[in-house]
Amino acid sequence: MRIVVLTGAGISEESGVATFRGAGGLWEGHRVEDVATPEAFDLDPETVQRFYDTRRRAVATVSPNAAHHALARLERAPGIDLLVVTQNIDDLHERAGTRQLVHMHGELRRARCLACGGQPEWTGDLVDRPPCPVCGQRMLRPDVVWFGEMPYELDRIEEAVEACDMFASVGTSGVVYPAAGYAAMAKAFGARTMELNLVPTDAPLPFDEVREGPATVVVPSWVDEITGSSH
Ligand code: BV8
Repeated sequence: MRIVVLTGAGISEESGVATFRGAGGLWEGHRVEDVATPEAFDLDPETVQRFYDTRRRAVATVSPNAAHHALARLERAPGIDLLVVTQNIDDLHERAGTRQLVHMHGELRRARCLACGGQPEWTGDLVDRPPCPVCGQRMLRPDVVWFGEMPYELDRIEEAVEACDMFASVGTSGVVYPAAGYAAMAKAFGARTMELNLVPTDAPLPFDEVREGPATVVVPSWVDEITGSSH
């Protein structure tokens, strides 16, 4: 069975990573246009770098949860061809063991050099303008996709979405595009579509099935069902 799972901030919430919308969300403390756009970076690079430095440090202090681990188990299950497409910039999927993974909005643990285009692994801060390990220039930015910028690996994602037998959306509010359009695309190509979310979204297109509840509960039970195993 070919499965595509799209994840959002909700899958990392129980690990202690803030979501965007909703109480205590990232957008509560910051206006999107002040921290997650190329214009904001040109205008005030320090504020933007601090925003991502803070998130990079925070993610280093948390661990993957049962939902991340369940998806890593699903990837290893016989007869399953899984691609996880995440909007998240944390590295919890990788740390849980997921390998077939696309970070369509980039990664906190990578920097991008505006001088040489290099994308070095990065674990420290960027606010103090460290030199690029590739070209030595001090032009590093977080390797994340900001609003108005092209997400990563769109062709690979669309190919998998068009070919999948099952599409599941986990912990995402379905507000940001092109990610929010993939459920409709999967359905249009004949896939069964599912939503797993704490609070079902009023998505424009009804999912074939909705599993309501915390990701650490609904994702493992869904995976057990598919793999016929109980872990
Ligand atoms: C682009 C990285 C050109 C940085 C992010 C079509 C229509 C309208 C607008 C557009 C459109 N096409 C493009 C746009 C513009 C824009 C857009 O979509 N704007 C929106 C606001 C209307 N899109 C873009 O700019 C994109 N680029 O379009 O380029 C192009 C042209 C052609 C083809 C392709 C491209 C780039 C967007 C990427 C921006 N970068 N992140 C950073 O992280 O700081 S977006 C960021 O916000 C996240 O990555 C994610 O995508 C989004 C947040 O959404 P969620 O992850 O879902 O989080 P949220 O808090 O909203 O919801 C949490 C959910 O979890 C809730 O449903 C909640 O119920 C649930 N939950 C909570 N706790 C739990 C839980 N579920 C289970 N268990 C729990 N415990």
